[in-house]
Amino acid sequence: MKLEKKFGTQCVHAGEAPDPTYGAHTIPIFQTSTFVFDNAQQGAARFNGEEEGYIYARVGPNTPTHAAFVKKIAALEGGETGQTFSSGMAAITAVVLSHLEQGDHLLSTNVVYGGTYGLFSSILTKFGIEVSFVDTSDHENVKKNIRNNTKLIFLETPANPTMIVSDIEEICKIGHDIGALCVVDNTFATPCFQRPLQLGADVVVHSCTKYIGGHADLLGGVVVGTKDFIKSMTSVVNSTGGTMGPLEAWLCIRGLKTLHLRMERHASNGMKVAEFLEAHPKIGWVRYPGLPSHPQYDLAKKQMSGYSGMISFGIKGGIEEGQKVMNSLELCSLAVSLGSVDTLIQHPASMTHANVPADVRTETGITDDLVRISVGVEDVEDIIADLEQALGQL
Ligand code: LCS
Repeated sequence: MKLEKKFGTQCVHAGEAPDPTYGAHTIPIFQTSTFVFDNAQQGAARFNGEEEGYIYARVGPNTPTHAAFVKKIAALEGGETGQTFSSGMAAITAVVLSHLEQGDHLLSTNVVYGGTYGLFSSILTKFGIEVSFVDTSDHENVKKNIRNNTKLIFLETPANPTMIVSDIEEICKIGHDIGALCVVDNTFATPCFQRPLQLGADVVVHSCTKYIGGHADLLGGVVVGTKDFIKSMTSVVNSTGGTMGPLEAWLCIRGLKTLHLRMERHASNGMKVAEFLEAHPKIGWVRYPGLPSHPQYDLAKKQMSGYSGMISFGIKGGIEEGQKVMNSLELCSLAVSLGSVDTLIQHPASMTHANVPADVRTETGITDDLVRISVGVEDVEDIIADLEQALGQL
C-alpha cells in the first residue's frame, strides 16, 4: 500500500531517488549543455516526441537535476508536473506568452510585483493583448471586469507589497465559467501555507529566488500545472530560452528539503514582529494576514494555513522617517528580494515598485510611507531589538 505522505516528509523525500549510475544519495548537478544519443534514430525520436528523454539543456525536461526539482515542487503543490525557468519573471513571461494571443484580455490583480506590472502593462500591450488591473480582493470586481475575450486571470496573493489577499476559490469559479486560465503567483505563501491548485487554480508560478531557494543565493522560477498545460508551453520554453541553470535547480531541491522548517520559523517570527510593530507608537499601520487588523483576515484564515514572514507597514511621518529607520538598522539588511533566511527590508515606492506610475501606486496602496520587511529565521528577539533601536532614532 502506498502511504500518503505529509507535507514535511514530501519536502524531504519527494522527487528523491539514488542516482542510477553510481548510486549517489543526492541528485548530482548535471552540469552539461547537451546529451549524447545512442544513435541517430533515437535523436530523431526524442525530437519528435516519440521517446521521452534528455536532448539539450534549454529544452524540457532540461537535465535530470531539473527533472528532480520539478518532481519535488509538483508534489508539494499537488500538480502533475512543471517547468523551471531562469527567474520568476521568465516563468510568468512563458505562461502568458504560451496562453495569450493578439486580441485576448488578461485580468490581473492590481497589486503585483513591479516586474510583473511592467511585463503586463508595457510589454504584452505592445503585442495587442488587452490588460486590466483589478482590485481582486473583492471577487465581485472580477465579475464586473470580465470581458468576452478574457483568457487569463492572474492573481498574486498575498500581493507584493500591500499583502492584500484575493479569494482564489471564488475567482477561479468565475474564471472557469468563462473558460479563462486561472494562474496564481504563490511566491509569498509557498505550498507550505497555500495550495492554489487545490483551491481550483490551473497553474501556479513561483519566483524560486525567494522562499523556495530560501537563502538569497539563486535566481529561478517555476511553473506547476497539468501535463497538458506544461506541454502547451513547449514552443515558448524551447524558443525563448529562459532556462534555469543546473546548479540553481540543485539549490532549489536543497532549499525545498527544509521549506517546512524554514516557513514555520518565518511565520512565527513574522507574527511576533507584526505584533511588535502594531504596538509601536512610531508605527502608523501594519499589514500582515495573520493579524486581525488585516482587511481580509477571515479570508486569509480560510485559504492559508500560515502567513510567512512578509509584512508591510507605515512609519508615522512618511518616507523621510522610513529612510531614517532603514538606514539605522544594524542586523536587518537593506535589500530588495525576500524569503531569505536573513531579514531584508526595503522601500517599494522607490525600489521594487518604482516602475509603477505614482498615481497607480497611490491608488493601490503602495504609498510612500510603506516599508516592506521580509522577516528571516534569526532569533526574533534580535530582529525586534534591531527594529526597536532604529525606531528609537526618530
Ligand atoms: N513574483 C513575485 C510575487 C515576486 O515578488 C517577484 C520578485 C517575482 C515574481 C519575480 O521573480 P524573479 O524574476 O525576481 O525571480 N520580487 C522581488 C522583490 O520583491 N524584490 O526583488 C524581487
